[in-house]
Amino acid sequence: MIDDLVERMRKGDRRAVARLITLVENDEKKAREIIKRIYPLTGNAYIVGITGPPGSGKSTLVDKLVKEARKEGLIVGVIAVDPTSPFTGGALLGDRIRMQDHATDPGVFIRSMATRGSLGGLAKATNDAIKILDAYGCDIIFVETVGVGQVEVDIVKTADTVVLVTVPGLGDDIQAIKAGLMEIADIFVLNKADREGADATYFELSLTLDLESEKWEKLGWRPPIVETVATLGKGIKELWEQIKRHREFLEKSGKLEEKKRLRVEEEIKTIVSDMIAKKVEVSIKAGNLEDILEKVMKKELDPYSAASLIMEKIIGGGKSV
Ligand SMILES: Nc1nc2c(ncn2[C@@H]2O[C@H](COP(=O)(O)OP(=O)(O)OP(=O)(O)O)[C@@H](O)[C@H]2O)c(=O)[nH]1
Ligand SMILES: [Mg+2]
Repeated sequence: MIDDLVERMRKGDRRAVARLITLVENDEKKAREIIKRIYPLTGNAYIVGITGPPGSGKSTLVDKLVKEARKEGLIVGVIAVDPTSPFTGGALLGDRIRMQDHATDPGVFIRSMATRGSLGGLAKATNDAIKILDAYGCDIIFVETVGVGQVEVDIVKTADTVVLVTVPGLGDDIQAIKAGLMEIADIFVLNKADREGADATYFELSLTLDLESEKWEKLGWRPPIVETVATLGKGIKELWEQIKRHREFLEKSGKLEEKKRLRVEEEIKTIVSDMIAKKVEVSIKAGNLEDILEKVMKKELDPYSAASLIMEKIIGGGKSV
């Protein structure tokens, strides 16, 4: 079945793409099989992460960016990640409605992803969905996430260029930026620049960036701040140019390769950790470690030594696992 779906995807069947993404969302075993099958086809897509607080205008921005990309004839993918919504498929998400313009464009593939079970699972599923869209033939993939927690940060880390959206007058927002998101943003967008307080926020943001001047110098890239009014399409051209400029910077400096390598490393490490965690879980459930637990309970063994023993049993390939 998977072979058939992949074959159909390669011929441009969008329903097959949607089906493959649903499979990686819901079935871990199939996800493995699918990724194994399509991995050789990936590597073409450029990934742009768009993050920021709820309602800051991310979807509106993405919608306009998609138009810019389409003008250049690029095949575009959009993944809207909603960590708060229990709905999958995104039929109920406003994002869909805002993107209706593109619904009939065969050069645009839009998908919403929502939490099913663990948030960690969402990050993994999103990662897999990106690979599927890449294999499908997308040149550029926009990944929209609400920038609130660690999961979003994890998701956004899979992007080549990270765009952080903020809006005027969000004092706390600037704090959040200072607190961590600053680390991952390549481009800042001050959206809703038609609103009162835009100048003050712009000023505050530049000051915050100035504090890190040395870092930018070393890096060779100072995140620009682009003011936009997404609803009116204002500033979108500049934003699109900055995204392309950042891509060029990454490519020319060799940092894109570096990023990709780090990402693969990170991905493999996560998978290995997950596998080990699962094995530990299974072993403990199977009762093989019961005697060790008992010894710890009786204070004959301390938890560290117990953990070492368990590690030996599991990784050392002992008969018990
Ligand atoms: N005044 C003004 N309103 C805007 C601008 N950009 C977006 N909006 C409006 O802000 C609201 C939220 O926009 P969205 O694009 O859905 O924001 P979002 O960040 O995707 O929202 P979530 O996905 O729910 O986090 C909508 O009503 C938009 O029309 C802007 O530049 N100026
Ligand atoms: Mg949105």
